Amino acid sequence: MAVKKKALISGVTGQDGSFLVELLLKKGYEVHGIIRRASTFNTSRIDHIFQDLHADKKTFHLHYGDLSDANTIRKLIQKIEPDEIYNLGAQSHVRVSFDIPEYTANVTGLGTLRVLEAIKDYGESGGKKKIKFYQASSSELFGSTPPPQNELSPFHPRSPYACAKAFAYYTTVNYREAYGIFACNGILFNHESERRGETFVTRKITLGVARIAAGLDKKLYLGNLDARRDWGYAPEYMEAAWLMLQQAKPSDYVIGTGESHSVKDFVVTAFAAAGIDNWKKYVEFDKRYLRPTEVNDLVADTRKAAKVLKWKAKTKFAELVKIMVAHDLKKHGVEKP
Ligand code: NAP
Ligand code: F7E
Repeated sequence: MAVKKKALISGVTGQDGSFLVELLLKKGYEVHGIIRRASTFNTSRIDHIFQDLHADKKTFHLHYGDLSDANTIRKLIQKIEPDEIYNLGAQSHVRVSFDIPEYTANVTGLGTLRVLEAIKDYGESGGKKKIKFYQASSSELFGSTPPPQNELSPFHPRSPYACAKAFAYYTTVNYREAYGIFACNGILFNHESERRGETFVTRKITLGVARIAAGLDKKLYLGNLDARRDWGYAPEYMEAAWLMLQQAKPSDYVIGTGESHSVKDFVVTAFAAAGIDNWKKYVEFDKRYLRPTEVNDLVADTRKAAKVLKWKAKTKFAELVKIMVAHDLKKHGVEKP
């Protein structure tokens, strides 16, 4: 019988981590995830995959750790000896990164360096596996560079989050070139789902619409409605991440749908999907959601991913909004219109 491949995921409790675990288990991997100790349960996105601690042939394992703790990361890599590491862990909220820039740089930037150093040391101390590494890079790297953006477009980060991701991106490239590590950057444009964190704009809108439909709220407070994003469906993006590590050579890839829509488009489409007319009656501006520097327009040019990975986004904007609204209406006990 073939030996199972082992994967180690940081950020396993996040939106993407939860979809990646499902994907890798389906592909027959043994999956290990790093979770942070919290005073309340933080595993709601992966509870449905949880396997009893005492079960025979367990294929999904959780380990305590933190990207700010190099010692534990190193020990986990040496103990597990994974074939593939997916570094999805991050302080991932752009607006919040302006409030906690140093913490964001530590986890989102230096966290990547800590994982790569541990992989390097594992190899140099005689480790048997040639560990492959995936870095969750972001379209936020492009910042104010006009769309469409591809692998050759210049970076112009516009937030502490994006600056931290730029450090992580270049560290990944440097460890590939300097030490021959199979390391890839997936430069993923915004991807959303019914599991999206509730303070990111898409989920905030679909939850707000559902609460209004259920009679729980009267208003939805938002910031800049003019920003444009290339929004895709998260599970498909994890397939792209996996594909990057299955190629003969490591490289960096832009992943997105190739279409952009404004926050206002999202609002209009979400209210319509819930059967509510006149969205203007419910949406109020609140300046606290503005950012000191904004990213205005992101559109992915995914020709490289299409050619090399044979990957293409399947779920487009209108379908994505429908999936998220339907989920949140159901969550609030509202019948679909
Ligand atoms: P998410 O839902 O915010 O999940 C982030 C994950 O990182 C969570 O599991 C979180 O743990 C974990 N984490 C936070 N701080 C940590 C620390 N100090 N040590 C270890 N783990 C830590 O983010 P996502 O949307 O799934 O995104 C996954 C990755 O892709 C992130 O790196 C993000 O920056 C990047 N990215 C996302 C998008 C997107 O549109 N979703 C696009 C491009 C790139 P808790 O659950 O305990 O908080
Ligand atoms: O904002 C505007 C806001 O927070 C999108 C992260 O996953 O994708 C995400 O970063 C846009 C911005 O995502 C509100 O100003 C208006 O222009 O949903 P967001 P993001 O900043 O694009 C990238 C690719 C990542 O890598 C990140 O990790 O929406 N906006 N009103 C608002 N945004 C929020 N959050 N809340 C509002 O009320």
